[in-house]
Amino acid sequence: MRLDVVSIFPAYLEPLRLSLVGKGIEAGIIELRVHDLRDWTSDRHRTVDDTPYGGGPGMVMKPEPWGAALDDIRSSDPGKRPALVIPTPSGSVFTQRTAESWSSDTWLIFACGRYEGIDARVAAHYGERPDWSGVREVSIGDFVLAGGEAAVLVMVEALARLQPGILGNEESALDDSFSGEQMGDLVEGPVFTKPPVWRDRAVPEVLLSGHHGRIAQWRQEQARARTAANRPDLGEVT
Ligand code: 6GU
Repeated sequence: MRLDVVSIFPAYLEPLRLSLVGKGIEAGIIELRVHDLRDWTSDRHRTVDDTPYGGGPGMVMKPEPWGAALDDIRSSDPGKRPALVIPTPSGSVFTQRTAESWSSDTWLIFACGRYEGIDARVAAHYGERPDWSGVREVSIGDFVLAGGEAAVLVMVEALARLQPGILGNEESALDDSFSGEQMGDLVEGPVFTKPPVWRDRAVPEVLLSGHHGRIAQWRQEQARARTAANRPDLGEVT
């Protein structure tokens, strides 16, 4: 899977070289390219923003640097059609379902906006380009960030751990919160490891019992209880 990220703060994406995503890059499962949008400006001040038409607060990212950057990056592989991902609090919500559906895409290009966002003609243009495979405007939740970079860190990590060969234990992704399949729309219950007693707190006895059926049932109950307490919005709480 090839991932390109365009940002005016390319250093913000450096953490992707660490940990699980970093391992995926080293293993050749993920190809990550980070670009500085200002490399596609042509004025002395490397300007990427301007005042909004119609007035109002803040600044809007100019379309020309984005068009130049995206065309250039796209031309590096004429054989594949990339999708353009635009992180924005106005987008549809990125969920585990979204991560699953994108995980088999071969090429995603993330356009990180700052300020009040990117001139809307950029999304409109790439949405109509036959050599691109669409534009996806996505939010990572109901709060406002200063730019798309932190959202890209989140989305790339969620995608990376779904790539075959990255997690190591292929099963551990299956029983995660929200992973569907075994748990349904439930968050995960509590987990325990050694020692069996810590500061007078014992590990629940059922987990030491060796009864796989009883353990599975107990975990299901714990997941339901936690979902009801912490995520009443998830429903399926019976
Ligand atoms: Cl994707 N971008 C920004 N700037 N703010 C957000 C977001 C994205 N998702 C939630 N808040």
